[in-house]
Amino acid sequence: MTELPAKDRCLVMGVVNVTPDSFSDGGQWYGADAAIAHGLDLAARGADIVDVGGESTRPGAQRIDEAEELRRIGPVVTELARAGLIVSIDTMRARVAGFALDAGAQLVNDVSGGLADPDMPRLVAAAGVSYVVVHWRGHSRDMYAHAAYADVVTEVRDELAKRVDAVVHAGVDPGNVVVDPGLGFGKRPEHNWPLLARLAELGTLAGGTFPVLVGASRKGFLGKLLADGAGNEQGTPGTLADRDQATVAVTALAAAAGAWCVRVHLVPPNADAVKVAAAWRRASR
Ligand code: PMM
Repeated sequence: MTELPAKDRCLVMGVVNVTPDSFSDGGQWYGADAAIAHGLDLAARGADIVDVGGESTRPGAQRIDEAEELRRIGPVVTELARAGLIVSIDTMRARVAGFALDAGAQLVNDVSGGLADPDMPRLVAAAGVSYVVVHWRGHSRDMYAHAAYADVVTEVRDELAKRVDAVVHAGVDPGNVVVDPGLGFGKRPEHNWPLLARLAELGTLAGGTFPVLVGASRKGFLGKLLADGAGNEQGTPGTLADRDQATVAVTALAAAAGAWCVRVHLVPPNADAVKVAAAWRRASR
């Protein structure tokens, strides 16, 4: 079993999207060399983990085929792991995860929580690595078709609990499971806020307590919040990087509420925010 870094604070996962069209930093780090340099830079600036993904999950995105996903992530995972970084592979495909684990990745981040590829939980179980189980109701091309909730926190908890049961049944060590509310995945802005505000409840489910990962960075619900009142009906104030300050605010609040890790695009201010939250938590004990 691989040990993830244990710190007295919330961890920071830096995002390396090797995609031409990612939701929040589309195309910026698309080539392998640029992505590798970016991953090394994120680690040098304080990322505890780097999360490498080759498939965009932005709303409306179409899937790419497995060969293309492997072509994108292959050299990036290999080089970052070789450089000694803790690498997470962001994929819904067991074969892509398998390649990345063989290349030295230490964590599987599956935004479908094992639903997209039935082989994934068994593969993760056999590898004995940590597994981020994200709440998900369907692929990105029509994710908002599933964005209907009577009580979003209860439903997300219940559905996550079922997924945790399923992956544990497939052999994953419960001690290796991390849960994630999947902000923005089949969720509208009004669904994301209660999940954040009641974060502490999300990790206690399926008869256990699990670390919680939060992926709010640069997401549309932050853009909408900032645009409201700015007279911008598109919900997109300026560039996606203009959402970084709001992301840092979420990081501080989530870390103070006990989040295990935050997945972010801009590392330095978020690395500061988790230190602030850790000092806050220590002082309040
Ligand atoms: N969001 C995205 C991609 N991967 N992984 C986890 N665990 N949680 C998330 O919320 C999450 C993720 C989509 O965001 P991006 O396109 O900005 O990377």
